[in-house]
Amino acid sequence: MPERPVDATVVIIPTYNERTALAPIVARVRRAVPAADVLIVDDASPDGTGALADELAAADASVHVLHRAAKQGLGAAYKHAYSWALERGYSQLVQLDADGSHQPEQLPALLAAASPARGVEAADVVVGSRWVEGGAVVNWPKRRQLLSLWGSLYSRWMLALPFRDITAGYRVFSADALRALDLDAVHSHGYGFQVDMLWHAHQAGLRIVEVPITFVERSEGQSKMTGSIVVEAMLRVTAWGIADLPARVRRGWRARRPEARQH
Ligand SMILES: Nc1nc2c(ncn2[C@@H]2O[C@H](COP(=O)(O)OP(=O)(O)OP(=O)(O)O)[C@@H](O)[C@H]2O)c(=O)[nH]1
Ligand SMILES: [Mg+2]
Repeated sequence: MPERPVDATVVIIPTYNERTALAPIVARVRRAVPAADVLIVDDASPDGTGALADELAAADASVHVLHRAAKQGLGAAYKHAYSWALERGYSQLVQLDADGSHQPEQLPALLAAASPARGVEAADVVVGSRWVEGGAVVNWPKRRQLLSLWGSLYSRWMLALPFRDITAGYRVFSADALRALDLDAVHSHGYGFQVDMLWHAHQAGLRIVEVPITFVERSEGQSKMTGSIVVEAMLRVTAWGIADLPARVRRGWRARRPEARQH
């Protein structure tokens, strides 16, 4: 395993047809957290995002690219990226969308919650949250806001997850947290992947903290959100919730609150 500083961080950016957004977002990440590396995970984007990613990597030794053969969904891309990063000894793995929705300038706050400070234990998983106090959404039509809120509320209720933003994709995982999870048991692709990961992390007893973010809807490029991604997530959450019912009754019905933590 290569020698890396104990807090070596890699920011994973999955891409599918993000040619316009890619260079600006990578530049913003490099400015906001200069010590962090970047890993672009491209699923053979027809618009040439992969070739652009190679150019960015050739110009900056801190930028890396993982080329995948075909579009297989966000979940598969992230799992591939996690293995890549764990094999290379990174200790913090960040998930960040290419489309500018997750502002790299807010990453230091997420990373601070992932580090021990003032006698407070570090979180194993930090979720950049739109729906905690201080969180916000910019440029989202009411319909999308309601869909996101409803998705989180439904998952929270079905799975007894004591978190506000359960579909959020802006996250930091410690390498140890990822090693503690059985990633082969995480099968979902779209939004369901984010819910699946959080549920597994919660069930594994990991320390999960939400930090407020301002989520900015993409202004360019094309959304990959489809009705089938929403339906996949909803059906899976419903099935997990039903399968978990007996255990939930044994545990007590109410969502278990995480320890109160301040950062
Ligand atoms: N590698 C890879 N990246 C993907 C895939 N699907 C989406 N992405 C990337 O994942 C990130 C989130 O996708 P978006 O299209 O923004 O989806 P979203 O944020 O749920 O939807 P919008 O709110 O409409 O933007 C972006 O950086 C996409 O380029 C995929 O199949 N493979
Ligand atoms: Mg987006």
